[in-house]
Amino acid sequence: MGRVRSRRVGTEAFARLPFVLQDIEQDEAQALADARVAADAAALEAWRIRWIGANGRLKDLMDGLKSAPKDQKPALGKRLNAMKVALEAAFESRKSAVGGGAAAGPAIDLTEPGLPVGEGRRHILSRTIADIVQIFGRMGFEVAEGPEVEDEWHNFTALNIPEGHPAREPTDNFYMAEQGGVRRLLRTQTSTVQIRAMEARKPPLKVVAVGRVYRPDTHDATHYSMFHQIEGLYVDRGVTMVDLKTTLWHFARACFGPEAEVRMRPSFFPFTEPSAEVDMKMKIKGEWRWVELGGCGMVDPAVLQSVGVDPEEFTGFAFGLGVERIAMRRHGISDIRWLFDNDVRFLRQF
Ligand code: FA5
Repeated sequence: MGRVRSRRVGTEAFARLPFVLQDIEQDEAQALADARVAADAAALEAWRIRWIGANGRLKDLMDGLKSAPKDQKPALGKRLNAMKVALEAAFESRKSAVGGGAAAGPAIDLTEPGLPVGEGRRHILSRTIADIVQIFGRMGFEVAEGPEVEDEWHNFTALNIPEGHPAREPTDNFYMAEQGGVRRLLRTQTSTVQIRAMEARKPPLKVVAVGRVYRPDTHDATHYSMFHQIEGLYVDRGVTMVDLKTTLWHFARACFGPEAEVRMRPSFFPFTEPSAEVDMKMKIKGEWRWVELGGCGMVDPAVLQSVGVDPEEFTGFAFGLGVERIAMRRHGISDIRWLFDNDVRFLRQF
């Protein structure tokens, strides 16, 4: 809408003061009426330009004031100021009615294509971890934490892995330089958090710990030197292997679907007795398959004793599953290395 040219109010007009005041009254009434019917932001913007813009009607009237007879200036000035206040107030109130700030800027072209927004998302591993923690949370497990740089007590000794055990070999661990007689290493398993949780609190104890672990394994489709584990620990009076299997069964169903199954195969871990490998049966590319996901067992009495828990009174189960393996099976990812290459073409598929 073009600007309506205003009549210039000059010396001549001010010579007839009553008429000039009348003009102001009329203009103001007109402006307020127009503002009330401005239907949208564009109409209101046209109104603003016409009445209170830099070259609008109000400006014309103000300019005319300069050449008004001296004795009439105060009355005219006062009236024009009142008009300015009224028009600006009308503009502000109409602006909120027609939908805000856009009216103050140029009119919006609703047909213009939008700017593409680069959409980010959480890494598939982070989302898998959040899902896992939520599933165990529903079964009453609290989240426990431990450091990635560990001492030998938590990574080995308290877990019933004595000095000289092959699992302590430098070729199987990332040891740090010795400091003050203490040798630390990057933890090789989240079982360290079992010990920390039991040191911090007496049973009953029902916790899960998720985090990074490190092993000098050669990278291939299913192995990486840094990966994640989810550890579970439940210690109380009368905890049995049945509780362990039921817990893993519920997890399998929640994670892999209502037909998933759990199987345990006898195995050995120094910190559990008896020990088992955990397999879960899931549908992969239309075919049911057993997939090994981790280890589990009943907490060895020697481990309970190492943290001052009486094995005559309490029993417990523990399990440790590979998080990458879970994510890969859930999403049909055939190579673990994809998870760490950070290629957005891969990551944005999930
Ligand atoms: C353990 O680490 C035991 N701490 C598990 C455990 C916990 C047993 C509590 C008993 C009680 P294992 O070394 O098998 O177990 O590792 C567990 C899982 O971690 C494996 O089944 C696999 O899913 C995953 N994993 C092991 N090594 C790698 C690797 N290099 N890259 C990716 N995932 C791995």
